[in-house]
Order: sequence, then C-alpha cells, then structure tokens
Amino acid sequence: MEGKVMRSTGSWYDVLGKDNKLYQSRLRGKFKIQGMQVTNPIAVGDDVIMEKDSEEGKTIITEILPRENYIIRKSTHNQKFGHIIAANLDQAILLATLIYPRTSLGFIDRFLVSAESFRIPAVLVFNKSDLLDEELEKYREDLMKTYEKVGYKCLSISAKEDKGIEQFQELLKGKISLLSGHSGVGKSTLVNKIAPNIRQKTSEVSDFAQKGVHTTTFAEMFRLDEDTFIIDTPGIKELGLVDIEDEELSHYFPELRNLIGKCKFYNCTHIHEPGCAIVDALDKGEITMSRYDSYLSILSDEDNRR
Ligand SMILES: Nc1nc2c(ncn2[C@@H]2O[C@H](COP(=O)(O)OP(=O)(O)O)[C@@H](O)[C@H]2O)c(=O)[nH]1
Ligand SMILES: [Mg+2]
Ligand SMILES: [Zn+2]
Repeated sequence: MEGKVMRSTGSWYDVLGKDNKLYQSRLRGKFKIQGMQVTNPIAVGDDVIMEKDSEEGKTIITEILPRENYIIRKSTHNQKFGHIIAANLDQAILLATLIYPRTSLGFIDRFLVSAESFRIPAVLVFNKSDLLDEELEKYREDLMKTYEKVGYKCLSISAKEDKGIEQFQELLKGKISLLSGHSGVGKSTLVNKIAPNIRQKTSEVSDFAQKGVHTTTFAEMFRLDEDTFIIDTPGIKELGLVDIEDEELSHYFPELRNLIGKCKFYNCTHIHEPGCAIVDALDKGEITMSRYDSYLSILSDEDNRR
C-alpha cells in the first residue's frame, strides 16, 4: 500500500496510508538512497510503499517513491552528510513580522534564495498586522509590492485578530506547505487558528528573546483536510543555503536571473564590472536596493552557504 510520511521519530515513522489510516512503520534492513549521503533516508512528506508487518497495525516501508523536491541541510554532526527536513513540498511559506519580532529583509531574502535553490515556490505572509502603525503599514505595503513584482505571492494577516485567515486557508488548500519563520512570529497561533484540533503550544514573547537556546525537534506534518497538509519545523530557524556557488547565486534572485545573459562579461559577478545589466537596472530603480544588498551579503558570506 502507498502512504505518506507524516512524522519521523528516528527509527519509527507515522505513515498515512491511502486508506486514511495512520500506521507505525519502520524500514526494512539497510536502506540506501543512491547518490546521497544522508543521516535520514526517509523524511516527512515522502511517499512510500509499505507492507503489513507481523504486528497488528504496523507496517514495513519497502520503497520510497521518487521525490519531486526536498529541503536538505548539512548535518550538524557531520558536514559530509545531509539531513533531509521535508520532501514533496508544493510551497514554502515564510511567516514574517515587521515588529515584535522584526524579521530582517536579509533573512527574508535568504529564505527565498533557499526555496529557489530547492525549486520550491515560496510565499511571504506578514503576520501581526494589528500591531502596525500607519508608517509600518505603508512600509508593509511597499515590501509586498517589491516581492510581488519579483514574483512572490504575499499576504498580510493577523492571527490574533482573525484578519486574512480565510485568504491564508485559501493559499493552503489542496497543497503541502512548509510553514517557516522565526520564533515568536506566530506560527503556533496561526496553526491553532486554522486547525484547533492540532493544538500547538504558543510561547510568550519573552520566551523567544532568549538567544542560544537550542531545540532539536523533528519536522511534523499535519493534515488540515483531505488533501491539505502543513509541515511545521520547530527548531529550524532557516532553511539554510546549501552548496550554492558564487556564479549560481544570481539565478536564485528572479529579477537578477532575467538579466544574466545581458551583461557584457559572461562571468560577470554584478559587482563592479563595466556593462553590467544588473547594476544598470539597479541604477534605473528597476531592482530594489535591499534585494541587491542581500545578493552582495550572501555572496560575501561563505558561512551562510552551508
Ligand atoms: N499582536 C499579535 N500577536 C500575535 C499574533 N500572532 C501571534 N501573536 C503572539 O505572538 C507570540 C508568539 O506566538 P507563537 O504562535 O508562539 O509564535 P511561534 O514561535 O512562531 O510559534 C504569542 O504571544 C502570540 O499571542 C498577531 O497576529 N498579533
Ligand atoms: Mg511555535
Ligand atoms: Zn553583471
């Protein structure tokens, strides 16, 4: 029978069968995925084939179906190995806030670059609209325009005051979505609102201000209705930029990608070369400065690309 991995606890997996039943499953013997060195052979979101185990209600996973995409991070223990966070995503949603806490544009752009590199459509959802004064509201509108122009879907909501929740649910409908964002932006509050049966612990603002608190928790997928799933990744602060070469980076900014063939030099880094189409567009105001700043910042920051 075919099923979808909802949760992993190391050696056991919760797999939702095509019969709508949840099975506790484990892998048969050694399981090797070709061409990849990973610490976990199976991740949340994987579609698998399983057989009945001798024990009632338990199954054995015999096969992983090909992945459409996946998010992988370098293992914290062994840099040679990757850890797959989730597979087969329809979209990656970044929940951001402009205040309390403030999500930086650099962080947003890194998230978008990651999603591009994994070939997963990204969506920006700005929460806590109830906290914005007129000036911040205007700033939020400008930001949304910037990102929409580049091609990202954006939404403004207030999980607390029930604003934009229907649009958010519309966004999720029929899809598998990863929900990401800094601690404190309201992920749990939002999930509780749209799926009260899941019930997530929300933290007070003072809790997330503590730095250096390291929590390792597994990604988990929740079913919101028949064909709508949301993946929560507690403890995962950012998707991470894995193995992106300098020359590749501009490909992961859609507005830069469009101009790449137009620079005078084929190996243009878009920093100081004459006849650079990207710097030209920047001068003309066709590219937003903060986006270009993020490009330069990621380029100069080796550590953030592993
Ligand atoms: N004012 C306001 N506060 C919110 C909103 N959404 C969540 N919060 C608060 O932000 C804090 C952190 O929320 P939580 O859901 O735990 O964030 P998480 O760390 O992303 O899961 C809690 O005190 C929530 O009540 C919102 O839309 N407006
Ligand atoms: Mg939370
Ligand atoms: Zn250039």
